[in-house]
Amino acid sequence: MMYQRSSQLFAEAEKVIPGGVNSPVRAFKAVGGTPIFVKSAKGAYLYDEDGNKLIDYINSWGPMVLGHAYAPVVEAVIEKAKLGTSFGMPTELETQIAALAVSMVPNIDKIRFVNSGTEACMSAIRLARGYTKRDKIIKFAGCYHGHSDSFLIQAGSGAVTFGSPNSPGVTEGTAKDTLLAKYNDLENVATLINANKNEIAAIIIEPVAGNMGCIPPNKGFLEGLRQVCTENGILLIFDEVMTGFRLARGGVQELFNIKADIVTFGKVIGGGLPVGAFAARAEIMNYLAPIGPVYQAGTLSGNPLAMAAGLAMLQALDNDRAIFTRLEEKTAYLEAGISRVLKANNVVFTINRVGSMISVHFDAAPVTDFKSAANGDNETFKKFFHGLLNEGVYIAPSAYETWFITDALTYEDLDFTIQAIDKVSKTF
Ligand code: KE4
Repeated sequence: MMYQRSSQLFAEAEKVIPGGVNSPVRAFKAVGGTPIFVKSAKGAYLYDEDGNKLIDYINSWGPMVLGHAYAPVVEAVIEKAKLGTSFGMPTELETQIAALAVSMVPNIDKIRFVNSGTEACMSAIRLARGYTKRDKIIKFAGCYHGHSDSFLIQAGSGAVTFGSPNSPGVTEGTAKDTLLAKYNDLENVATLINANKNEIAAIIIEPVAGNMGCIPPNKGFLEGLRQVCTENGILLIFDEVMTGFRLARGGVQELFNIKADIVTFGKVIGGGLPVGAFAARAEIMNYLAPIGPVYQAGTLSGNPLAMAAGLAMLQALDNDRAIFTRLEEKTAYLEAGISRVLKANNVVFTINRVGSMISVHFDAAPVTDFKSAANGDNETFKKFFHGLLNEGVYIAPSAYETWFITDALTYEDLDFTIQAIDKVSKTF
């Protein structure tokens, strides 16, 4: 594959955009090489600026669950744009998508729309703190909830002390209210709760993790979190920015039959336009301004174009429940194919999958948390990434990301991908 045009465009971008990108993961720092500049996309395929066609397994980090340029979404946005793009005033459309989301997702009565997953998660913990009148939160190492200060935290000095910033610009004052737990480790969570009695407002978690590769919750883990939260007056926040409307019509709450207190959304809910959201039962959501004391706002929140895209996407998912079955079947087929060819080529690997979220780790040991995810052989991953790119298959440019399968993929695409992995893994 040639990337001459992408290289030229990257050099120009670097002059006026920090790192040449508007989000760091796009810069290929984890895998090396020049980021690919995309010209257009349709269905399961990306078309880059050098004329290469790529099968897309990232799909804008999740939103394109029905494929790029999905016609009902495109048509809805075009029609809506002709009527004005933003008013800063309520519209019926917002009520329509809110009512549909509430009908699809268990245990929520009301939903507030924002413009990104970061905003949704940031607002959710502020709401939890306001509702419980407590300051601290627990998050899990390796889980990502966007880039607001309270989440950019690494392990603190001791097992049960507060966290410390993992980015300049995040203050110790902020970090002291974030406790860091180990994913899939209920005992560790209990230790943190006991060491901070009646001080913890919320536990926020990716109920199926996607930012350490894909990491499923161990059997009983989410149920255990639900129990300790109920027992200690702590709100359980499911960050479903990745999993919402992807792993099931009602997300992980439906998939695993677990009740969260607050749920956050992004990605799919916007159909590819900037939408985030957070939702809960009415007694919690009514704490939000203008009817409650917890302030949260946004000029473009509920924006007509974004709402039109999101409504068209949710309607499609609500009307054709077979989509979720197809996503499961296609991803299971891909998993079996990858496993078959990597085993045949004597590659050391493990595959994690929940529904249409899947990741390949070059390590024999099970990947169940951030520490084990970090044990993967990154040099092999780099060969894997670039080898597949050269074959026309685009996977995440980082071993710490999950792949997002789209229903637009055909079984021919999946077979092509499996054959490409067979060819590339023979060179390891
Ligand atoms: P955004 O602010 O990027 O819309 O959402 C933040 C977020 C919140 N919660 C979860 C579980 C997420 O995965 C994300 C964002 N995901 C990353 C992919 N790992 C977005 C890609 C990027 O940062 O460019």
